[in-house]
Amino acid sequence: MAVRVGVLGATGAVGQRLIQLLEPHPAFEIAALTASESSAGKTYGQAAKWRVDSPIPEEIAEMTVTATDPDEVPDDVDLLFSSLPSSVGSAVEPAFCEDGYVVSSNSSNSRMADDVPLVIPEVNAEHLDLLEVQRDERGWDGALVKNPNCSTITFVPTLAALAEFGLERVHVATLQAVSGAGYDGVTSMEIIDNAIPYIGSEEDKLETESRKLLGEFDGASLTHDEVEVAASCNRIPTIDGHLENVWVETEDDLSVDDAADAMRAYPSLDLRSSPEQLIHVFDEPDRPQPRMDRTLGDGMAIAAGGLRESTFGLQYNCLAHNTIRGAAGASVLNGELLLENGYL
Ligand code: 11C
Repeated sequence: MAVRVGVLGATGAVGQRLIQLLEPHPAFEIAALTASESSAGKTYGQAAKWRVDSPIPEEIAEMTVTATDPDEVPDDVDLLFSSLPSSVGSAVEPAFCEDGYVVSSNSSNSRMADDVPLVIPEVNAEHLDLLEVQRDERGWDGALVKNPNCSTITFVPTLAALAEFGLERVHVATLQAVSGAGYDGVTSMEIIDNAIPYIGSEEDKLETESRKLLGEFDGASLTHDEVEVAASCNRIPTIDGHLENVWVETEDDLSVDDAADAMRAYPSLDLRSSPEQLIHVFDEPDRPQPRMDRTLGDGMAIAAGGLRESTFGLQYNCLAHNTIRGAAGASVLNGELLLENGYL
């Protein structure tokens, strides 16, 4: 029988992607949709300006949206996917966990909390065991699991693939699509014929989340990896797909061929939303590109290319679909991991 799930923040850009990915899904069935007070009581079709690239599912359009409040969500819903704004999520997600719901969240609050697993299943699935610590400390029947920021998800799997060479220092510069800023970002005219060399708190997220993801969990506590990461983040006029330029310095010698082999061989999982090949490595110097490569593996794969040896170690570019692999798909994958590990 399918697990009954809800989407918190269902009318936003990531909420809509969540619905697109979950309708249909073999293991999950959407049974609750929440949004802000102004949408509560409306049908989803009335409340949401549907903008994703497939028609709104009819049965979803007819569902009634409720306020984002544990009392409004049916008790037989087991798993909640959260795409709430961070300020709302920080207050509301713990209330749902206290009420017994398992929350797989894309919201940026609490990602760095010591007892909150921040997970990319292919990179650090074992960090999910941190939930035992979380339950002991917080006394929750529910659980809170986070996926990282979309730019972090784009480059960390490539670092994980190179970890065997001893990661020492990483520089990353991002070229981020406007959909990362939600629908206001997509419609904003200030990005046309422009590039904006600032995305609020994004650089800090790449630098800190990456070290937590690559860290070691010993069964009681998590030690963050010591790799030094410096990030520079930029908004460019692309709709979907974050492209990143990465320089990696390693302890051991790392040739272009070794790096390409390690990335290609880095395993995917057999969760339902896992791509067959996690990291695609292009030999062409002008790939990956957002429009050409963001839908690899149904938007769940990562593309890399432009590998070369530079003064600052190995240099390459990587790319992922920011609202699928980097957000909604990441939360769904974590939901599938929770199911696989008996948390639902
Ligand atoms: C952007 N990466 O492109 C941001 C959006 O931490 O989940 C996602 C923010 C986050 O603007």
